[in-house]
Amino acid sequence: MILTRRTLLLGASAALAGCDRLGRSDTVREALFSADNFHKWAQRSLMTRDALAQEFRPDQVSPLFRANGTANPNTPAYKALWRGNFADWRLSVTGLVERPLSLSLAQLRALPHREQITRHDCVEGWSAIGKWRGVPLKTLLDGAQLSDRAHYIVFRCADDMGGGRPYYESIDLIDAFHPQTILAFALNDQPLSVANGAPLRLRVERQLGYKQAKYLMGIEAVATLAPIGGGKGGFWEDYAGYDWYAGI
Ligand SMILES: Nc1nc2c(c(=O)[nH]1)N[C@H]1C(S)=C(S)[C@@H](COP(=O)(O)O)O[C@H]1N2
Ligand SMILES: [Mo]
Repeated sequence: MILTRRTLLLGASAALAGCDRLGRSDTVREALFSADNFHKWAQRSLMTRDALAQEFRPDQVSPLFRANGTANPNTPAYKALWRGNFADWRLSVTGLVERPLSLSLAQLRALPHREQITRHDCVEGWSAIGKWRGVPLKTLLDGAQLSDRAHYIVFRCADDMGGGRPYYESIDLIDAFHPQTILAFALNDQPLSVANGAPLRLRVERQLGYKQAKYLMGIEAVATLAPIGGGKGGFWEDYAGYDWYAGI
C-alpha cells in the first residue's frame, strides 16, 4: 500500500483516538505530541499503547526495502568499523542504569531474538514490509538495570547530518518495553545492509519511519530530553518540527 504524506499525517493523528480534530491546529499538535506534554495527555486519553502493530505473512514481504535518509554514514570512524566487518563495533548502554554495558555484535546475536514482519511507513509517502530479527530492547534494559529515575531512552547514531549534528532519536519507557521494540541486526534473513542501518537499528513498530534509528552506537537512559541535541527528542523533531510521538 502506498501512503501519501497527507494520509499518513492524518492517519497518525486519527490513530490517537478522537484527537483528529484537535490535531489539525499546529499549536495544539505541538502541545500534544511534544515529548514534554505527550505523557500527561496520553495518560488521560483512552489510547492503548501496549497493543501490537500488525504483523504480516512471509509472502507479503516487499521485494525491496528501500533506503531513506542516510544510506551510508561515510565517516572515517564508521568506514573503519565497516572495513572490519563491525568486529570492533560496540553498542554502549549508559546513563541512568546501575550496570552500564558495552556489547559486541556477537554478544547481541547470542541473546534471545524476536522476529517480526512489519510495515514501515515513512512520512515522505512510501511504505515497505520487512522481516526483522533482533534483540528486544527490554532484554538490554533489564540487563543494565534501568534506574527508577529514567523516563526516556535516547538512541545515538553514527551518521553526521551536517555541521557535526548526529542523527538521534528517543522513545519513552512504554515503547521501550513494548514486545515489538527490538534492536535489529537482520532484515529479510540477511545481516542488515549499510543502506538499512548496519550493524544495528531500532524497530519501534507503533511509530513512523523517522523514529527507526539506524547505525546505532549507543543507547542512553535519561530523565529528561531537554539537554540532548535541540531538546525535542530527535534530529527531525529539533530540525523540522516533526512530532516526537509519531504514532501509527
Ligand atoms: N541514523 C539514521 N537513522 C534514520 C534515518 C537517518 O537518516 N539516519 N532516517 C530515518 C527515516 S526518515 C526513515 S524513513 C528510515 C528509513 O530506513 P531505511 O533506510 O531502512 O528505509 O530510517 C530512519 N532512521
Ligand atoms: Mo522517513
